[in-house]
Amino acid sequence: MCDKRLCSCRKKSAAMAVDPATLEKLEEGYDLLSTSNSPSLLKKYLTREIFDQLKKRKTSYGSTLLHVIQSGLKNLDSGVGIYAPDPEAYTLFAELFDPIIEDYHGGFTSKDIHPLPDWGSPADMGNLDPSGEYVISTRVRTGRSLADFPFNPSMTESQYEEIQTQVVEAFGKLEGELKGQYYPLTGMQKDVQKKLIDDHFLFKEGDRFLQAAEACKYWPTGRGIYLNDAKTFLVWCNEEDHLRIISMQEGGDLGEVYERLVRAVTSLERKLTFSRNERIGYLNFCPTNLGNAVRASVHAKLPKLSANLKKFEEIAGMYNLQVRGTRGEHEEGEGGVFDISNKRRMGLTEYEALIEMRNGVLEMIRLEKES
Ligand code: ADP
Ligand code: DAR
Repeated sequence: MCDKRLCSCRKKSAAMAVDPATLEKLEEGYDLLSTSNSPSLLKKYLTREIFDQLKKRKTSYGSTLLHVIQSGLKNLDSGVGIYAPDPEAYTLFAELFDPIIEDYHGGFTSKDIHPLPDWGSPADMGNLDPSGEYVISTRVRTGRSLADFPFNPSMTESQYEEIQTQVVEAFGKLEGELKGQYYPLTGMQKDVQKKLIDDHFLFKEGDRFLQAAEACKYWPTGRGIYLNDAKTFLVWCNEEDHLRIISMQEGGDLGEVYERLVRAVTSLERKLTFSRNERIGYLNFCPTNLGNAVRASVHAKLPKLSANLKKFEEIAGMYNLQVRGTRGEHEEGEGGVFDISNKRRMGLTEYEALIEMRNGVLEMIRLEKES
């Protein structure tokens, strides 16, 4: 981000005062956070000096520091603790976002530039577990936000509806294997919704981190899921991000899953304009989903390696992998099955992120076999 642009953002911001009630909530929240033992990156990097620098700033969308940190203030057990209420926030509150981005994405500094998109050759990924002994299912997803729209806390009800209208029109132009149907959450039968969630297709409701981040306003307006006929290609509309574009299937054929995702994103970007910053890549609600915004995961049974969870997570960390539960992050593994995925999404291309995940998962399967 060039300094001139940063400077003009701040000049604009200085002109819009933050109201006293917001300042009071910020001070109360900061006192609570700073005296807590929160493990969050918010606690680690929001020094009093940075807090005082940022507390009176406001973006042109009207977003304040409270919008950025409210989820981490309310959920002291957050891992990260901040979200961007609009695309401008990454620039206007860079003093807080940049060190958190550098920490989470393994060293992507405020001077680094994320590479241009490069999907590479999906065939290079192959099948991670042809025997089917360890990998139950494979999923590759990316996040996208529509240009010219803010993110959750700054969105109006009609903007949720407008985004849904635009993306449903784009879904209607998908061809071949990607053809399917959109299911709005509004009016969805509860038993249908529960089955889709239990089958790992649909997002959960009531995530306390997203609720505290004001990401659930007007729920379920504008929310829904697109599913192809084979249920191997899905798109979430207006959950955490405007779009989560997902390819998934049973087994370990990462090449096939990745190829389908590449085909789908390439098709959708012919119809939709996505929000992308020249330095930090694709812009989304959470700073963990910038850059290429790709998360490639397996649900895998590694009973020996996972017998000691702390060591399991340390081994995964050696390969820049992250361990989650099978029902999403902040959840536990079930029956020795865990969600293992790439952690880094910035400073490397889509292809490099997939290779990093592929190599790490193959290593963990090798270690399981040798245990
Ligand atoms: P994301 O940030 O990618 O949306 P979450 O951890 O919130 O990831 O998971 C979203 C949903 O995707 C959860 O229901 C989870 O079970 C499912 N999921 C993630 N990876 C896989 C996988 N490899 N196979 C099947 N389901 C998966
Ligand atoms: N509430 C966040 C989650 C961080 C990453 N996951 C996302 N964006 N789904 C936390 O700080 O734990």
